Amino acid sequence: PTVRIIGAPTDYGANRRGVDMGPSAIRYGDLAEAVSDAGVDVSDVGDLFAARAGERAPDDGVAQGDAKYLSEIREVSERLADEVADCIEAGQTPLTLGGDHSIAIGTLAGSGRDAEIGAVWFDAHGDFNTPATSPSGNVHGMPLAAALGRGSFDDHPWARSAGLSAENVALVGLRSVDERESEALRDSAVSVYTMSDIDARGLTRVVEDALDIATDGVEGFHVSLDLDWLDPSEAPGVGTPVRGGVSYREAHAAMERVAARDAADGADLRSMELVEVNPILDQHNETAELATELAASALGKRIL
Ligand code: DIR
Ligand code: MN
Ligand code: MN
Ligand code: MN
Repeated sequence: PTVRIIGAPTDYGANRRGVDMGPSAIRYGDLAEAVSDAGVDVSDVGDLFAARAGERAPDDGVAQGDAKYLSEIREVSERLADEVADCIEAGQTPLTLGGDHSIAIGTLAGSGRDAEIGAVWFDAHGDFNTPATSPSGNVHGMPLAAALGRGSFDDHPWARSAGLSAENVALVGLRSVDERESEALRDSAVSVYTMSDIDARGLTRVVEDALDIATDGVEGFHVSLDLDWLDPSEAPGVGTPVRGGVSYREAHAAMERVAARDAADGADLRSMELVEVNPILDQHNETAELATELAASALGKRIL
């Protein structure tokens, strides 16, 4: 298999600047080498163009009340969706580097353009807000709702992932969910595994269940890895850290389950993204290096 790295250097969706440097930080953390060590061929198409947030007003052309930078996010999402769809069409696996989590709108739109897909969402947060439920207006708290066309995102077909249905979405590791977001999650057909589920049942069982959901009756599955999924002691370089996340070892174990599922009969790993790495908030590029290692595990790297 060949992995194609696509940088999406945005910070439109986050409440703190600097996450647009994520693609550089992750490449500097030797991503290409780590992925090659996993026995996978790798190419890198560089970064997509994204205007600097500082040059735009947050509500420039925004149709929705409370989704900041939505028109900029649309521009990048459409470019990214095309890039991801082209990559898959060419028989390669796109690995998108964020950027804040709003880039998942583009990855999912591209990945689900010509096939039914599932998704496993590793995150401290639900990312299931809509402009109407969001307390922040930050789109990085909304990409999953956008991809599923929930709420006013129904008026934004560009954000929709055609092949993704809620029944094939599993969120893993949640520990910070807004009140109305929590209601929305409970009302929807997505499956949610909180940190409490991981405490009670263990990481491996929870991730296997999540993968069962994401691979059921679909052609491929998407993996979205928000680095704030990990405990901030392991991944300090993120904009919205939340205590009580998974450990270094649990994160690798989860990515190894992803690789095993890809290798098994059934749905394949179709696309992946690494998001929310913010080197400005980091120490010695630790979080980007961790992202690099986790990508290698997901793509098949083994200890022996
Ligand atoms: C919060 C934070 N739920 C929001 N979301 C984050 O603004 O919607 N997602 N940080 O990754
Ligand atoms: Mn997220
Ligand atoms: Mn998060
Ligand atoms: Mn397979």
